[in-house]
Amino acid sequence: MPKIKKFSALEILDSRGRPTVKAYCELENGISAAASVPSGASTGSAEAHELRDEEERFNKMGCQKAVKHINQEINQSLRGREFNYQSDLDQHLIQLDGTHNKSNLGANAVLAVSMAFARANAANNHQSLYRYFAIIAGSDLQYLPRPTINLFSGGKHAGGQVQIQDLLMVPTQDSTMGVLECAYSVYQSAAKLCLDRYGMRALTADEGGLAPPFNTIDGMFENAIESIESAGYVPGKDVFLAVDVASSQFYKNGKYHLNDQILNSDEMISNLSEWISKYPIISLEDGLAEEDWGHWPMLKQSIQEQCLILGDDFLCTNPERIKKAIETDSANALLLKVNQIGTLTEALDALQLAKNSGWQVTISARSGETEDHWLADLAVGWQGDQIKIGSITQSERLAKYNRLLEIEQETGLGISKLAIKN
Ligand code: 2PG
Ligand code: MG
Repeated sequence: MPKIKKFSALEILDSRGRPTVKAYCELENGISAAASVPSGASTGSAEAHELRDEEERFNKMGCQKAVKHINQEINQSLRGREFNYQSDLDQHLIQLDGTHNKSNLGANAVLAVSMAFARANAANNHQSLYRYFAIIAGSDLQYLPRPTINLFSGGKHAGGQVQIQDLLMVPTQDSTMGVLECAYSVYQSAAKLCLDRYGMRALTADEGGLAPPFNTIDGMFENAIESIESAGYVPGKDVFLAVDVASSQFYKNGKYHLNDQILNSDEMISNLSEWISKYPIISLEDGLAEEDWGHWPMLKQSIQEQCLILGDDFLCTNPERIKKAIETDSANALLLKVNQIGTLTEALDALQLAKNSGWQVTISARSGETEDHWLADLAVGWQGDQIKIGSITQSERLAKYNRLLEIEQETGLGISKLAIKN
């Protein structure tokens, strides 16, 4: 691997119009590459620290400090050095930052550099990015991840009309284009249904999901089922559902404030089990709150035969939290978001812990995204079982779906088998 010539950065805007970081990596042999990083809205409290400027511009969301850290400290420390392995570069960044959560340099600065280096390294080896990711993970490319696609949104990604954050469709077709064609039809019939039923063009949320003012959570599920049927598909056969409850966002003083109900953890678990028996749900994300550790094993016991118990805010792509969840038998699937931990190497530790325990992995975008599409390469290279990108209506999401289509054509691979539903 040639020496690093320079790292630099630029403040750009994400899909919410907020600043984020794009990093550039130049090698001494003239190869250069860039990568930009996403940002969450419903964040877990154990996530690595995203550095924001805390100044008036952009509502205190500016990223000029993170950009400066790349242009100055990171560049000074890395230029002229040679890193043969991704893990060497990432370890160097972790040490340079020196905190447990990247609060010094900012996880947004650190991840942008980690990812730009990955691209430069892949280019230097004349490799596709997904092959580079497969090599660092030691994975065989056997399948493409199955897309889980936002249909309806609520919670922090919409106006909070319903507390449930994401209701996603999981089409069962075995090609990416087949899945997208199905998702398009269901989305169109849902949009029409929302127009007829709510007398308005339904509002869309951060990830492009439809967000009409459903009266109840069951109403949200029933509208999804109707939309699938009116698009000519059979729910529970052609299309399943996945749900991100994002319940940490409405957990206060040990209780779940779920729309007009206030539930304790046992009641919340009964509610979740009821949805799973009534609707064709194959993946349940953050059904309980991130600090409700005592009840996650009970949730798993009650629904694991039918559905994935997926931890997002609960696990924060954090190897320590994943280890604890494995020991306490609290989940069977990991939602992996690289920016929750800040480097590719640490995210890879999280992936391998989960996979070695027989868990499934969903590789996920954030609600604030850029048009960069490394997520698609990552989900293929790391052999994610599912990929969660958002809806099929916004270009920051389409960039990733379209990249999956390119990879599909290049590799000729089919999509992973569907997760469980007995
Ligand atoms: C999630 C993600 C994506 P955010 O909770 O799974 O839907 O949202 O990026 O806001 O954390
Ligand atoms: Mg989530």
